[in-house]
Amino acid sequence: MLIRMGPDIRESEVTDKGLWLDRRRFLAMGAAGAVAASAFPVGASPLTGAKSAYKVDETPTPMKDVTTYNNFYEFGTDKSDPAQLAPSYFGKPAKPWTLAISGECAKPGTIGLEDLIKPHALEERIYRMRCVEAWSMVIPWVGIPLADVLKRFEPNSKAKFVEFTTLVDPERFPGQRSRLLDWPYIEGLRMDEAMHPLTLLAVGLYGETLLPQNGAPIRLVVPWKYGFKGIKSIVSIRFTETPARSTWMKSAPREYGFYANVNPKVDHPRWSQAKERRIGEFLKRDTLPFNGYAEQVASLYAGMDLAVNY
Ligand SMILES: Nc1nc2c(c(=O)[nH]1)N[C@H]1C(S)=C(S)[C@@H](COP(=O)(O)O)O[C@H]1N2
Ligand SMILES: [Mo]
Repeated sequence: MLIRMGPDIRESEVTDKGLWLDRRRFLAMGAAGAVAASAFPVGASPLTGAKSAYKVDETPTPMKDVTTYNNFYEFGTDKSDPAQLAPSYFGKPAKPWTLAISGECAKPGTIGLEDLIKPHALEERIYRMRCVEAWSMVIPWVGIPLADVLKRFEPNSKAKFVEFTTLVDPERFPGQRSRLLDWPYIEGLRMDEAMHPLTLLAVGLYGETLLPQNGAPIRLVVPWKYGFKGIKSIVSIRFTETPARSTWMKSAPREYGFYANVNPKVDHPRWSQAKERRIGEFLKRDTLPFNGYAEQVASLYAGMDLAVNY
């Protein structure tokens, strides 16, 4: 068993005073907005989550690597582009951040980041992160379960999938000045994947708010799927009857599928998926089915041919 699934988070943990103070500080960030929305964070500020039982027993990748070796094509294609360009582009000037909730639900509308987060207790979860390029990290996220957020908008019986969209703003995302990808970046999940307890909306890592390079102010984390499913800087969540055509499916339909579950047996045309390089380690390690989360999620795909539904 690779992750410890302990008892539910206790009330005493979520009402811990330090956590409460930090949450208030986080919520105070948005005071400038006309709607209750947090500003684009220029630098990270403290953000604590209650320690969750959802944690792998592996050494977290140093924060330096997590925040400087990134894939975020809105800034450029080099791993160093996001960290190098974000400080001069993304943070200026500060602007409120809102999310549009739409589609098959009873309560669509626009909601400020603060209001989206406020009702939920922040958790710290230490997850593996596996990029389809065959490198991996272990990241201590701070976030809230996506399921709890989605339920508030009361998805109806036609809501079979959820689609997420990244902000389009070439002033802040210099990579969007060229057509590296078909902007906006779009990703999607099947409803049961979105509602799975492991699926997280992250607003921080290593006890601080997300830096732009990691998808500030809010991004998706689905630890059993390849990293590209973890869409950054989300401005829209839409409930749909049919699966989203994701950015990578549009860009290379033969290389990327909708599910993108980590699978050592199904190779990408350019990268074998049998092994991976954990950033900071010398020897390659074996890639685990569902990135080591098979016990928790394999049942979602019972009866599906995973070589076809990749
Ligand atoms: N909007 C957007 N989200 C994105 C990407 C991107 O280019 N644009 N890259 C994805 C890929 S390929 C990976 S591996 C992860 C990397 O997340 P990290 O840089 O925080 O480790 O972000 C994903 N989310
Ligand atoms: Mo990736």
